[in-house]
Formats: sequence, structure tokens, C-alpha cells
Amino acid sequence: MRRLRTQVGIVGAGPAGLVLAHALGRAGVDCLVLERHSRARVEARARAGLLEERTVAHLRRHGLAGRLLAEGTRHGWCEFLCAGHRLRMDYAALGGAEHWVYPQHWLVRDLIAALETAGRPPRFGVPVLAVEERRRIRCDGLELDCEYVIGCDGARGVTRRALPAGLRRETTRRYPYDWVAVLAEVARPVGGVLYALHERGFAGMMPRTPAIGRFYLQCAAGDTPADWPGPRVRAELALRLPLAEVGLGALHEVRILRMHSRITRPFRHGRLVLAGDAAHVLTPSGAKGMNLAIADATDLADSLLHGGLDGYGRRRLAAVRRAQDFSERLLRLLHRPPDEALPDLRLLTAPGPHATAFAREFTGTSEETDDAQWRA
Ligand code: RFL
Repeated sequence: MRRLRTQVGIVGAGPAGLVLAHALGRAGVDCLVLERHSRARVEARARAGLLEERTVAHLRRHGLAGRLLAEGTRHGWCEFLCAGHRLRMDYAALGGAEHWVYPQHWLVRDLIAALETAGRPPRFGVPVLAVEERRRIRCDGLELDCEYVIGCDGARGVTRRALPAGLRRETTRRYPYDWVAVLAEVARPVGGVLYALHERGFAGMMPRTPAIGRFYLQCAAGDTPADWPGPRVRAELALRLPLAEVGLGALHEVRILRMHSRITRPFRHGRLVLAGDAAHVLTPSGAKGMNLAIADATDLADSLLHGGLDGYGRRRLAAVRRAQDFSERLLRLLHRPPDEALPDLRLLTAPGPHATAFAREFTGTSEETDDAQWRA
């Protein structure tokens, strides 16, 4: 058994763990990232793609936004397709901000490269088996003693189980449907976020790269990929979305997202701290997961470097609850029968207090929930 020591042991090389490692390492803190998968696998995982302005500001502050600023695109509108109507909302103009579009796995690649350049690459292919006494990370053949253990190991990680059973509280919500998540080639880039309310179920179309789009289809809870062969996916997308606008090409990935959310508390117990999806899993409806993960990491880095960890859990839980509340209301709206939802969508997309509240929540420019909440 090899034994190593570090000041901060970080489990997981996703956006949360990588941003944290970079911010701490730059400030001279000794830290080590342990990741269970290979580098190739981590760098190929296409997931999120919408970054809020404040997330980009965090990345910029830590010198991590170079390629994103050069190659990312920006957009500031979304459209609701409902009962034969197209209701456009220019949320950037309505008091929000633009989103940056930059695929998560490109960002992960940039973050790993930055750590490598700094001489502190993550260790790949090292699954963490357990965290003991909140300060020892145990792997096969390796023990890492740490002053702090930071669990950034995502929705299926092990670190949250190191919270004492009597203390750990989990709030979970399972939705009565799932989503088919598709990555596919497009002949013309998806220009903005499109939400389609359809009698066959919700469908969504989101930008990723000029040549790739992200598509979502509501399906029955418990469906498996075998229920959604390529021809069925294509047929269903064509029924629910205006595909001619983008020219759908080859499907690259079809997977089922189990639609659920989970918040695990406390985010911190002594020197064990959780960040990102390890602490909170939201549905992708509001595009909040990666943004929250990066905000957790930067708050945590600032706390460890300057003020101490008091307040980290309180601040982040408040932010997570706001994001969850937004995602939840949006999800409810998107799964209503189109005829029933149309009046509320008209209200939401007409300039006024509802539209402004939505715009600010969607883009993270409102720290407090606005008084004039939009209805769903
Ligand atoms: P990650 O990215 O899941 O990284 C966790 C890392 O921990 C590793 N790991 C372990 N390593 C060592 N030992 C163990 N025992 C380990 N267990 C796990 C994992 O291999 C992994 O590398 O978590 P992080 O850093 O908290 O980042 C969270 C985001 O990845 C997540 O919130 C988003 O991807 C969610 N999400 C979206 N978020 C958005 O902000 N906007 C979006 O549009 C959006 N779309 C999505 C999404 C997530 C999706 N999936 C598949 C979950 C679309 C999809 C399809």
C-alpha cells in the first residue's frame, strides 16, 4: 500500500474538481485530483454547453477562459413552440445576459491542459473506494492523507457517503417521465434554445458547436436506449421540432436521462466538503448544473484561501435552491399540455415583469428570486 500526503485531496476531474485544483494550485496550495476514468474518456464526455456570464467571469479570473472566449459563441434568446405558435424571448435584451455556448468536454480539455502546463495533472484511472475519517482517501493500493477532502465526484460518486449516516440528509425528486438525450450533426448551427411543447411530449433543441446540436425528447419513465432506436428518435424529433431549420445529420449519441433531482446536505462536515453534482443534481432543463459546479469550486477556493469554510454550505445551498426552483418551474411549464400552457407562455414572453424575472433567473443575473416571479 502506497501512502501519500497532500493538503487538499480532490476526488473527480469534472468541471468542479478541475477548476478548484487550478485555483488552489495557482495560489501555492498542494493538491491532487484523483479521477476514476481515463483522460480520453473524461475529455470525450459531451454534456452541458451553456455557460452563464458569471461562470465565464469566474473562469476568466482564474486564467481559464482563453479558448472559450476565442471559440465560444454567444446567444441571448430562446423560443417556445406551442400549439402552432412560436413565442420568442430575447432574454438578454429583457434584463438578463447572453449565454456562452461552449461544450463541457472542450472546457474539461482546457482545464486538464492548464493543470498539466502547471505541472499538476490529475491522476487518471484511479477510482476512489472510500473516504475514511473525513481525511483519508482510499484507493486500490493507495492511501492519500489530506488536510481537506473535497468530493467533486459527481452524481454517482462515493464521497457523499462519507457524511455520517445520522447527519446526511438527501432530498430527492423523481419526475414521472424521462428524457431521451441526443447529440447529432446539424448542417446549420442551432441558433438558440428551442423548447417545444407538443401533444406527444416535450422536445428541446440546443446549440453546442456549429456542427453539433443537443436534442431532448420526453419519453416514458423507465424507457431504455433499446426503446429508442435511431429511426424512432429521428421520426419523433421530426414530429416535435422544426428540424428543417438545422438539417439533422448523423446521430452521435442517444441516451436516457433519468429525470430526477437530489440535494445532499450538509455540503460540509469538518474537513470533508462536497461540490458540484456530488452535492446537488438538477435536471438539465434550466442549464444550471455545470454553472453551479464551477460556482461551488470558485467559492470553495476563495473560502479555503481567504476566509475559512464557514458560510460555504449556507451560500451554496441558497444558490442551489434558487437554481432548482427555476429548473423545476421551467420543467413544469414544458410538460404541460400545449393548449393549457399557451396563455402562460404568452404572458411569460411578453415584455414585462414575468419576462424580466425569467430572463434574470435563466442567466443567473438575479441573485435573489425576483418579486414578480413568472408563473408556470
Ligand atoms: P462531473 O462532471 O460528473 O465530474 C465528476 C467526476 O468524478 C469522477 N468520479 C470519480 N473519480 C474517482 N473516484 C470515484 N469513486 C469517482 N466517482 C466519480 C467522474 O468520473 C467524473 O469525472 O461533476 P461536476 O464536476 O460536479 O460537474 C457537474 C456537471 O458535469 C453537470 O452538472 C452537468 O453536466 C449537468 N448538465 C448540464 N449542466 C448545465 O449547466 N447545462 C447543461 O446544458 C447541461 N446539460 C448535463 C447536461 C448533464 C448531462 N448528463 C449526462 C448528466 C446534459 C446531460 C446529458
